[in-house]
Amino acid sequence: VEASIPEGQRAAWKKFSATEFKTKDEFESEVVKHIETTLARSLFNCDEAAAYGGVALAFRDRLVIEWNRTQQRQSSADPKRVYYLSLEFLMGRALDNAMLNVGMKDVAKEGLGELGFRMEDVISQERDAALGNGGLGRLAACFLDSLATLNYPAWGYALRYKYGIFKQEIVDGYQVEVPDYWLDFNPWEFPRHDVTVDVQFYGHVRKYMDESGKQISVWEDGELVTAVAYDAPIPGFGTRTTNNLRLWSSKASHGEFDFTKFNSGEYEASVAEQQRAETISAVLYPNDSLERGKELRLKQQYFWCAASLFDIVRRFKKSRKAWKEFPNQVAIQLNDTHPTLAIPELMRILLDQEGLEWDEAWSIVQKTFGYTNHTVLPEALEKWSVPLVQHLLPRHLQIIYDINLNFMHYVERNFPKDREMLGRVSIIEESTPKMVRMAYLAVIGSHKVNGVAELHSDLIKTTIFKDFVKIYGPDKFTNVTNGITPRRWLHQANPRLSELIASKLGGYDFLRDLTLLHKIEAYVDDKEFRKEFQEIKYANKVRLAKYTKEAHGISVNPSSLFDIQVKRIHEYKRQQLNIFGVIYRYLELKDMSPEERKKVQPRVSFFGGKAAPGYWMAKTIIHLINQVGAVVNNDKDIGDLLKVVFLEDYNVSKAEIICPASDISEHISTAGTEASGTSNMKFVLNGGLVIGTCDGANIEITREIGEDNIFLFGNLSEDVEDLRHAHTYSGDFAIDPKLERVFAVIRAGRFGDAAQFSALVNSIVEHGDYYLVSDDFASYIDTQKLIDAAYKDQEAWLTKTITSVSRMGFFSSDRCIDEYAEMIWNVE
Ligand code: GPU
Repeated sequence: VEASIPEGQRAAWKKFSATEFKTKDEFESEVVKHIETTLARSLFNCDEAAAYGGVALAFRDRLVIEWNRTQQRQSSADPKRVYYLSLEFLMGRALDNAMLNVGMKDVAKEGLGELGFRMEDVISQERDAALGNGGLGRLAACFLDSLATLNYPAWGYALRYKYGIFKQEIVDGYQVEVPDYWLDFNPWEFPRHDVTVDVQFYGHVRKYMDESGKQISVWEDGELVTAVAYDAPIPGFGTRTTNNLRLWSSKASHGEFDFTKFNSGEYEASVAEQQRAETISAVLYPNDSLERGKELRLKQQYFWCAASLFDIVRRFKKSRKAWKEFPNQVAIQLNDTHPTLAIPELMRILLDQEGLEWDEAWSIVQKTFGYTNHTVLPEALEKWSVPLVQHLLPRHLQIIYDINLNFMHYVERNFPKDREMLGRVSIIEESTPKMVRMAYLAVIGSHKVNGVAELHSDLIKTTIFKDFVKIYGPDKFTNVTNGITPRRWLHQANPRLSELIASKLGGYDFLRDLTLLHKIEAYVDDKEFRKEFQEIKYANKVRLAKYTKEAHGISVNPSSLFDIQVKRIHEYKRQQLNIFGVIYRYLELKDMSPEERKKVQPRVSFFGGKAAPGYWMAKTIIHLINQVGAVVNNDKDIGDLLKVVFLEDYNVSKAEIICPASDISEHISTAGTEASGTSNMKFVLNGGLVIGTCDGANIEITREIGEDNIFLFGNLSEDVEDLRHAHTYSGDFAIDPKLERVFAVIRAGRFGDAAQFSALVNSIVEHGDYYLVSDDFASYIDTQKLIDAAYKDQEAWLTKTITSVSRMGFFSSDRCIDEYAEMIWNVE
């Protein structure tokens, strides 16, 4: 709806236009006004939660002003826009980020002090926006920060889940899932009840010929669900650009409930329909790198794609440009295959609603989309059963079949002698039931496909997309190595380190150009600098130790070596390798004399991460970690020499405390399985070293920081296939003797009823050790010993960490976004 103020009244309007607070007094006045009016609290009734509300609303006003200006600028310039379609945006907290990005945190801190509150306490009142599972969702959040900071006109599109990722509680050593109802008080979102889209499901397709003999398809009947937009402002750092994250919420298409049904006495039916509609955006699926083929998930995907595409097309149509201009105005990036239905949906709009011919429509579609792949794991590659797609989206299935037919003809023409190729690359898998292979549809419908680290991008070309490289040539496939935003992951998480760096570089420019970090390498021998750097690390460890005590009642000594593995729990990420290593360390300590123990480097092993609720093996790993902790932490022989901590409910805001506090972090996936990893980057950027396998971005981190500054171990990805084959088919696969010793004590019940862990042990001993835990165990243990020895030389260790930080410039998400913009989106 366009409704501008008439020219004659604009002067009055502009006179009273909202302005941003500029001073401490103005800030305080805003906070008090919001607390007293918006929140209806008073001087006598203002706790930290209310103070948070007041500060958040004051900053929200600032964001909204810039946001409106940005949208006005973009509307009039009408540049090519980037649309990032992601089912997950793991944003974390917004307030601290907003304060740092608009640059008024110091003013606010002082003002808040005068009003009687401490900034840290107020910040920690905010609940995380946890609309994601792990790395994929956090990457999308970092990308939004970089897009705004670099002034790209960009939109994020996702679903407004009522429940984000579950909250994890540990009860008797087991994971228990508790719902995360995060919307109670969320000042960062704006409902746009005037921005709605009706999305159709089910029904059938009627075909007929029009007068000119053209085939017309009409998708009829079925059921409508309304998508309502909720917008969240995304401020850039040190720029006025404030972009938009648009989240769709579902509701029944006829409003609250159906009055016709209600009046005719079908009260329950009308409410039931409303509930069914709302279910679509009710909950984030908690699976990470795993697909389960549930109808509701497919409904979510289509609902979100249809609403987003409608919105994008509506915006394009305002410019009244010809359809062939669409790819010059619109770049859509598919974050994994979850939004792949956007491809047939855009085809449907162009063919059925806009009346374009197939070839023209298809050429627009291919130029518009780019697809990012995040895994080669077969269990994570999405497939939907043909009968399900037929039932839910009958017109889309026809379009997918037509896309496939054209593609099959193309392959036939180009590879006439390779009959088997057709079956291998078909979008439709000839299984029972038949399945739609979403990754193939995404490849065929996009002009570029990228992996997320060099090794990963190479692997997709030789494994899952090998045939497509033959068909389209290698140029369709490219790499964009992941990155992280230095605003949140350095400046916000580690303000003292950021300040130290700024003091040497003469300001905070490095937060916009992270490659400037290389200049701190000049201070690697500077006594003062080294001392401060080391003190900051220690203070960050004290902060984590304090948190550990408060949250878990476990005392840890901050002078110990802090060894941290935090990420989703997954067999391929091999938390089991880590905990078996911890057990081995414990057994060695037990064997030692008191004299020998005195020489040992004390260590705390921290773990954190959620397991998908239905992933039994992952839950068993969590249980084992907790059981080992219960034994080790209470063993009088051991004391501070070894502690094991499972940090409950790992999330973005906890990561901000955890990442700056490591001496060593673990990134130890079976080679070839972790597409990139991004926490590896966060830990090194904050002055921690890494123990890792030659996998994902570890390889590029090594290249950047130097192989003397990282502890690599284990088999290489090119050897994995042969090793797996040998496990199954050669008779002499023997478990590593050190690991065997660990299994013996588990079997003996040292960590509780052995039966609970038998499947975990047997996956290695009896079922082929798919993740190569035994193959890598000795090398893992040896490398941990090297780390103990290296840590004894604190000066050499410090040199490694400072050098590493100074060489991490490449891993900024700003660099990634510029690469996407240049190679894939063609936007300025
Ligand atoms: N990733 Br597929 C997820 O977090 N969830 C998924 O469903 C899939 C991939 C991760 C990769 O495991 C990780 O290696 C990568 O760094 C991250 O995506 C971002 O690309």
